[in-house]
Amino acid sequence: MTRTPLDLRLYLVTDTDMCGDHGLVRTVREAVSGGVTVVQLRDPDASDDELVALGMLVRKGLEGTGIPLIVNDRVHLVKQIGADGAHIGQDDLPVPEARSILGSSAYLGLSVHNHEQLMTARENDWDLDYLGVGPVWRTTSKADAEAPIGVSGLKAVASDSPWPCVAIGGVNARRTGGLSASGVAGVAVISAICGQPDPETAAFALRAAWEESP
Ligand code: 3NM
Repeated sequence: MTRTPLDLRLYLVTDTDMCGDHGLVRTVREAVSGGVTVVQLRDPDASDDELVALGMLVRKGLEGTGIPLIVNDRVHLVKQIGADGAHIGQDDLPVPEARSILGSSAYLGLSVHNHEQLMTARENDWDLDYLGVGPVWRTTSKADAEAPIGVSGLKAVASDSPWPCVAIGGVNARRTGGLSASGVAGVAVISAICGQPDPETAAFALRAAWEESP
């Protein structure tokens, strides 16, 4: 089964705590109004039950928008949430196992932190839809983030990747301008949207910076 390619231009990864009083669902809805093209539900501290409850609310909030919902790590909850796919890291389930749980119609993304990990994915010809590549810059949004790979590291991965790549880690509107020249299909952010006083304006600024980038 062929999956419709994702529009990866502005990929929101959620952080429930960072959304604070603004609220997760409200943040997601406003961010989508501002131009977010994909939403990933990420909450490593939530139990499965909590994540399902949150996921259902977010999915409901996205109804009618056509924006896909991707679940971080918890591949086994994708169907229960009614999400469109999963995103896994290097230490999560092996890609073939994740793919066999998801079936062929759901999206699957993989985090890649260096060229060697890209080569492993390539050599295995994994059935993936995209790669998240980073952290490009230092980030405080992920407790166990790797060392930043910089724009040169991003370029090295993106230029050899058969899958579309999304830049992640320390991305903001000022830094987005140069990134399309690195060969990526879009940018992924947490803190540049979650916890911002006005998520819609924040998303709009990121999207505009992406569209205007050379
Ligand atoms: N994954 P912010 S960096 C969730 O390198 C995540 O794979 C990363 O948050 C990776 O936009 C990261 O606030 C955090 O820097 C991104």
